[in-house]
Amino acid sequence: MTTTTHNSTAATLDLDAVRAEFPILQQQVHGKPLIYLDSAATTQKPQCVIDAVRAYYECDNANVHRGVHTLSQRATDGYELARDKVRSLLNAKDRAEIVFTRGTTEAINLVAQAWGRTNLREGDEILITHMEHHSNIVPWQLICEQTGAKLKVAPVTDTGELDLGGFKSLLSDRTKLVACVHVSNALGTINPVETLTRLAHDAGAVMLIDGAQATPHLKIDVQAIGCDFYACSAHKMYGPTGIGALYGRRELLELMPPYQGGGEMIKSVTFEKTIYNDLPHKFEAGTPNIAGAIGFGAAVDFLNRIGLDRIAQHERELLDHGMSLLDQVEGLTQIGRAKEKAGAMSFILEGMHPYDVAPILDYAGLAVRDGHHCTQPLMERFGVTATLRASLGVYNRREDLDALIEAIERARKMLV
Ligand code: C6P
Repeated sequence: MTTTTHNSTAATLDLDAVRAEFPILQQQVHGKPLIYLDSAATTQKPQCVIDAVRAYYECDNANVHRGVHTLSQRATDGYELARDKVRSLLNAKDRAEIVFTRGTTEAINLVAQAWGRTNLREGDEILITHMEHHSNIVPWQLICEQTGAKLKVAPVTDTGELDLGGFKSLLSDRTKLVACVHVSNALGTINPVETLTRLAHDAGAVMLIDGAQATPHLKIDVQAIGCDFYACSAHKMYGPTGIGALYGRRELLELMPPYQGGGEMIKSVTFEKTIYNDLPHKFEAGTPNIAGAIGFGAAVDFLNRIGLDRIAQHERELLDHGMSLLDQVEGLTQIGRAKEKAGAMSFILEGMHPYDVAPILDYAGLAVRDGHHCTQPLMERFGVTATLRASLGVYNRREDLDALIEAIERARKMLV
């Protein structure tokens, strides 16, 4: 087992400088330095994001799109600038194609309801995969109940990859929408979203991608992927909680009715008739999360400054190191061994329940998630109720993973 602390990406990524940007990482937990390996649940926030949110509340706080006074204009400018930054990060063609939502969950529910209610009827099918997060299962079950459409599920192989043959065999002219995760939160699998989009389009279906776990790790280009919808959450991208984005192809968004009614999403209202606002405001009813959007913009600046290519390379090396260390632990089985992986390592330990191991790891200062990771059907597919999951962010070091292995070995001595 190698426990070297050498960081081979040091030439390209100044890890100490990156870590110094995250005040939360400087603390101790149970008297031990915090080692945060739960970035798939939520990433920590760099000072620039914290400062942007604070500066907004200290200097510019006002409602957006509602007043001509200086503060309102500043708030509106900050909010709309953040939209431009997200557009650029995802490489959407048009800023009108970026709708701010509460996060990935709300983005998917928006499509399920606004697109689904007008486009689905009895006999239609929605195709998802066996590795979806509950956020990309339940909204489709709800719309199926409302419209009589049917949910189909593409299988996953024993290594945690999508079974492409199975996926293709479930596509037909009845398939109206395909919804697929880009990077699995429980397995780390990177799905071939360009290929899946092409197959979906060839079958005449619309393609939605759940990008919650992809946007922190990979450079995303929605035009190159060719998808119709792409959802993400700022809090998994070093930004604040309670804000995210839906990319939607303009032609589709134009035809969709609003998701919610209220202020901001209208051009004019009478008791007889309401004229809806232009895109993207048609889908942003009510006062939005202005501070969150501004923090999201700062997080996009952070990702661009560090560079997604460098982040991906650093995390790939950490993943290889972590997986090879985990492989050497007696009685440990890794779940999810896809060739293309990012961000997460899931595993179980013989004779030890994840719920019992996680507190022991916490006592060693290690934040690791245990549970079903909101992917209960996937857990069932692998015959488990829960796993332990170590997930990576740009601030992680090889020694974080070395410490994880040491703590697992200690847990084994205590529990077995
Ligand atoms: N996964 C995890 O620990 P929200 O809550 O809307 O920001 O994201 C939901 C979501 C959707 N899709 C995927 C692939 C996700 O991983 C998540 C959130 C967290 O894995 C919390 S369960």
